[in-house]
Amino acid sequence: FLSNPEDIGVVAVGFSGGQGKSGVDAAPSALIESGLLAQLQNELNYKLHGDDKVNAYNDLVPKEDPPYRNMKNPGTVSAVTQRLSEQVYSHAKEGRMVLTLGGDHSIAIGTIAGTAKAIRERLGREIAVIWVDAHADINTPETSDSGNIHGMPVAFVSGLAKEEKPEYFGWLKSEHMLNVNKLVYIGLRDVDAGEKKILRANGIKAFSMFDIDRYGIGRVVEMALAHIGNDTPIHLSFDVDALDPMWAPSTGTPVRGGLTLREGDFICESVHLTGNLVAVDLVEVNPSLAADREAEANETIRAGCSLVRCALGESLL
Ligand code: HAR
Ligand code: MN
Ligand code: MN
Ligand code: MN
Repeated sequence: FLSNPEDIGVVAVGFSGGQGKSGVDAAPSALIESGLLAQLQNELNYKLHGDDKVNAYNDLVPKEDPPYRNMKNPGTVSAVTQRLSEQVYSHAKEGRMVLTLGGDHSIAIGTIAGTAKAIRERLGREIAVIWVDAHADINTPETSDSGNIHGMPVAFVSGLAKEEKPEYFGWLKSEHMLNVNKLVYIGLRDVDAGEKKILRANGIKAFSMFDIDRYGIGRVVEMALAHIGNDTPIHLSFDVDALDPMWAPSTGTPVRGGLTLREGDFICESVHLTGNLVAVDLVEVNPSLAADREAEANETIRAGCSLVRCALGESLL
């Protein structure tokens, strides 16, 4: 194991500033209230570190935060992800697997930066990232149509989007960075034209829903893990919108034609089985976005909990 098998650092990130819809900040408390952390502790026998109180980071929100290079809330997202990167770093540095409950996907700037730095220092290794999502989230500020930073985290954390100003992600240094040839996507089906160009130009490995239909989830995960290579520390960043809206309707940007819950769980189980998992993010659960509020929100929360428990080995015999 590349982290202590029994220790988990938990970071609950109640943050929605990477996109425009409120409610995604309520996900960590909803996941925790539904019993997720209690199960990890009592049924899976993990030792949890860090508090289960949700970070709101209100102290970091600047008085004014005008757009910069077309980004919305750039100062807020930069400050929050910088703080988050330090929280994740301090867990990972101790050899704990880090579980981050988001929040929108912009928070992956912080989680990946923190894991990458800690694993470099602790193991002298580069991390790999498995990004499970309907979206590639690799827009640069200039290619983004929306200006929402949750569509840009991969660009920042891989250095494809560059910025010097420390208050606008210039705090990201080489030790925080992810090498794009250690990145692999699963579940893509809504990728912007500019993002496709970036994926092609950089030879980034990506398995879309087409590949999953073509090869089946088993072979896709096998190929994804082969690309990363044996024995590489893995950061799993799971956007719940990778799942079909049938399983995860309560999310900001649902896209039909997605993974079944079972396929999502299988990805998580397979990553657990490698023994190389060092961090997991679960993001974009938004309990307030539901046509039939109670039922759909609960389904989405249940799905999110299932993914996390599978990544932590629950369903394996
Ligand atoms: N690609 C679009 C954009 O840049 C939509 C991104 C949606 N992102 C998420 N995270 N929900 O995956 O705005
Ligand atoms: Mn995403
Ligand atoms: Mn997404
Ligand atoms: Mn699972």
